[in-house]
Amino acid sequence: MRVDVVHNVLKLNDALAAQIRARLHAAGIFTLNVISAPGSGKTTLLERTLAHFGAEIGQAVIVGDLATSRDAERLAPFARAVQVNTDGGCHLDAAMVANALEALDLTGVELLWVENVGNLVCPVGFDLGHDVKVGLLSVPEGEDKVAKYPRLWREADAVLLNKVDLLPYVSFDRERFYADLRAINETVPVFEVQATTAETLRGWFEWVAAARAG
Ligand SMILES: Nc1nc2c(ncn2[C@@H]2O[C@H](COP(=O)(O)OP(=O)(O)OP(=O)(O)O)[C@@H](O)[C@H]2O)c(=O)[nH]1
Ligand SMILES: [Mg+2]
Repeated sequence: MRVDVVHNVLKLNDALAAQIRARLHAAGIFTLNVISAPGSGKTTLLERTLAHFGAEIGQAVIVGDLATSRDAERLAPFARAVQVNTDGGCHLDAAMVANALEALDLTGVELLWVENVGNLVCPVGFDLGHDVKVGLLSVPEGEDKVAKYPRLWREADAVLLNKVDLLPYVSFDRERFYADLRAINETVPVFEVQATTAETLRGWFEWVAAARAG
């Protein structure tokens, strides 16, 4: 019985996500869903990334958190930003994104970013109408998070390994990270970055531009 209920919730979510995707594609908007554990650097990455593309490309961002509008406030200087508070929910769903889109002026927007709620598990199963899923792991979390939480890394279209500046200070096994990741996903591009520093993000920026161009 419970399985049926969960299945129906996901079916409803997927139907709405398909509508969102169709609407965004009709408007020429490319959408990226950024997923990681709390504190691994999603907002920091988006600050630099929105700033990088801002001069040439219209952008908007939807930010999910349980509470506060702090991340939307951090991103508002760079793009139109809407904060979604999930009130305890551990992920965004398509209905929340549909509501957030009502609050966003999409005129001129070509890139839509979604910063999901900090969580390595729940956000992965929910289609939001995005085009690509980006998984972020920061080195202090430990390389074992790839093998222990495999679904995100299996489904990710790009993986960022963040906070590489901390590699000398934490016991992160880089070889094992790559071995575990390649066992799950042979082809996903990986970018080793320090999200606080735009110079390390060049490969990531190129990937975003290429993904958007299709
Ligand atoms: N040393 C170092 N710190 C970083 C890096 N990227 C982000 N941080 C720091 O990590 C902390 C958390 O970064 P956020 O960008 O807020 O992380 P988040 O994933 O958005 O967090 P939630 O939205 O709460 O899930 C902040 O203090 C950042 O300055 C990095 O590359 N190196
Ligand atoms: Mg954040």
